[in-house]
Amino acid sequence: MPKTDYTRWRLKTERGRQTWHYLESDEQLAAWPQATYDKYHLGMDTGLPTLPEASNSLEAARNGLRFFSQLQLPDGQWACEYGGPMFLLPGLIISFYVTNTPVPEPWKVEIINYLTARANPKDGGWGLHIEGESSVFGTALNYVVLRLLGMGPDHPVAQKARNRLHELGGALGSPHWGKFWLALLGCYSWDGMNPIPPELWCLPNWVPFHPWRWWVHTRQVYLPMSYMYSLRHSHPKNDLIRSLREELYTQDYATIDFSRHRNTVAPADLYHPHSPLLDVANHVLGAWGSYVCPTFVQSYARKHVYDLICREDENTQYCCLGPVNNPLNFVARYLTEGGDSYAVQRHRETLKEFMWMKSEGMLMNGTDGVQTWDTSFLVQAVVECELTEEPEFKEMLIKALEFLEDQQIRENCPEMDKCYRQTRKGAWAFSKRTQGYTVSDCTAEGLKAVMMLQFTPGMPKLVDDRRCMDAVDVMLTMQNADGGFASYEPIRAGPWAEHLNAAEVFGKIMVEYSYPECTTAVVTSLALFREHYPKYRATEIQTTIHRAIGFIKNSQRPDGSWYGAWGICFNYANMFALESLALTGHTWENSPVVRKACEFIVSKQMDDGGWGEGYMSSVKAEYIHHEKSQVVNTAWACIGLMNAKYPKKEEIERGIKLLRSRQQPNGEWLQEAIEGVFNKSCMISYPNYKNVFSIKALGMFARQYEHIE
Ligand code: LAN
Repeated sequence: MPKTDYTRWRLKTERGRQTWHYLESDEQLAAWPQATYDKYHLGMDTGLPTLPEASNSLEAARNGLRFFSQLQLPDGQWACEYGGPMFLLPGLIISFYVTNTPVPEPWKVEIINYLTARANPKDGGWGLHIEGESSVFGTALNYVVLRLLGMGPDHPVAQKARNRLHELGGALGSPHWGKFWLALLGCYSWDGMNPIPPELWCLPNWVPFHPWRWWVHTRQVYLPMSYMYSLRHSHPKNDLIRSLREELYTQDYATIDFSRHRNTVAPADLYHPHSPLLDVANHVLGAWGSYVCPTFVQSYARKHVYDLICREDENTQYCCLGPVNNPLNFVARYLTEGGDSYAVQRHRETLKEFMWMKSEGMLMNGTDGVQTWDTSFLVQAVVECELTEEPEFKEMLIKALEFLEDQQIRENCPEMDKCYRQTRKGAWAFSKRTQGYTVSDCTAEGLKAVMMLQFTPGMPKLVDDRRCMDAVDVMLTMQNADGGFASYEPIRAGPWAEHLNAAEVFGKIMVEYSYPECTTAVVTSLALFREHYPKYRATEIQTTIHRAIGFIKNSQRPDGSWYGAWGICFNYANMFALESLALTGHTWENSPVVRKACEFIVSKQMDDGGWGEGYMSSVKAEYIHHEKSQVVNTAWACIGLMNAKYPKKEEIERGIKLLRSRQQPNGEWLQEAIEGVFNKSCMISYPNYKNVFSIKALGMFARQYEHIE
């Protein structure tokens, strides 16, 4: 029986793995353990009761926690939607298409629903992310998705989107990655692609621009791309492909001279224009590929790259680093090994874990989940409220601890040097252990949460001392020369490498940078560790912290703020930086750095007492107000000021009042604008933040100012 009743599909998350289940019978539906959770994310009335009205901040925090604890999944974590980027799903759908992988019927219905709901209401196109203006990348690729999923070209949604695409100049103006997917599908010519030669991977490791030095996401995307670029494989023509070829462009497909469009990028898409160095490199590499490179070198390079692709698959249990390289590796494995190979089957499974159902339909998440990250923050919020010992939350916290224990990575990658991997034994990943990528701040926040819980009376000790030390060992391998910490690895090449950024739509993707957010997470984690384990690597920890604080001070901007790379934007980074500084005794009273930061924060407070920062802050790297104050920004700003021991209580109190006024009678906060960002230009949702950070801010306020026993 076709599983077409899409209201019967349920997402189940166990041990951090998300899988889809089709519930045939009403009994199964009724017995589904996640009823409340699914309903919440499907935007239905959760049926959760109205809570007693809070008469102070602590009670408000407690109400928030009561609500949030209902969303905990049976395995102890708070998976949630992680949408935002609009360029990910097309990769998945095109990869399914070119590998003859059927898309389940309910997916087709729900994906079409989602894209319809998210099309720009005015012009019908899609942007780089859900709040962005329509672009060629977003519109051309999501148009292709609709068509591959069965929408006819005359459907009003398709028609409107196509008109918008043509107004933007058609698919010729796609950025590099868009051109790549279209070429693979057979809707763009490989002649119109700037080169992605696999031979780069055969350079000796000391070469300063060797791909092993690139930011891990960038190199893991270009790796399978280079493999397929060298194969120049395109999906065989059929009626749909022929039709798409005509629909996507403003002129006849046959008349297009693709080789002249390698550098054509629509103005709506261009964030990071090519540098002259990249243009020269593209010419040289193009000539190299066409005339110079001997075939034996080419086939050697292809083999080497394929080996790295296989290692990435195995090291991540086929989940891959992220949502772009998973479908790319999938296609690479399919083209090489055929549709029945083990690897191909595994990719078919793991790709499903990126899918998410919500009220608007089905979308693709930015990772295979937010499990570890959000769980760590929730634990810390409870600690901040000093509610860890309340019987009401004990079971929830034990489950969270069990989850975090289970998610710590226990082994390094086999032959990690050969695949250029960072130490990972002892680390936590962003999503889950099986994905297996160390992230500096995920390790730090994970360790903090574990220690905070384990040292609470009455809590079990699940992660032993050695494993806590392993986490510290990982962090100590990651400090950069400037004292800061980057995301996945220490910096491996200088910022000059950004001249080779070919993605056009993103900024700062070529190499790692030190981030105040990651640095703070590590510093606070090390400091907490030191309290409990004063003897372990004490001198190194001391110097690491000292140098890291130096980085925090040095990275403050002249106006007193810090630029946030992973949340929007200055409010996010300010909160972290002030936490680092507070740790070493820098507060408003004694530190000019902190004073300046507080002045900056307070100068951005809005009339209603809240803070609201628009996503253009991240794009433009200057503070841009949102038209409305935002719960998440307000929580971050208040936490920052409280960390700084800012003396004017009234200003913090106005922010706290705003948080309380937005809290719903059942304890939750409603979704507002998008919260997160990556690569400066692409926004990403963190729907748990509105609950978690509000709870944390209320708890801190209660402890600092309300003195309730
Ligand atoms: C993430 C999500 C989490 C984020 C934090 C932990 C918040 C940060 O402090 C460090 C960097 C990290 C781990 C991060 C890096 C980039 C990611 C993986 C993402 C923003 C989620 C999606 C994004 C990924 C790059 C999306 C695919 C796009 C490409 C350009 C390859």
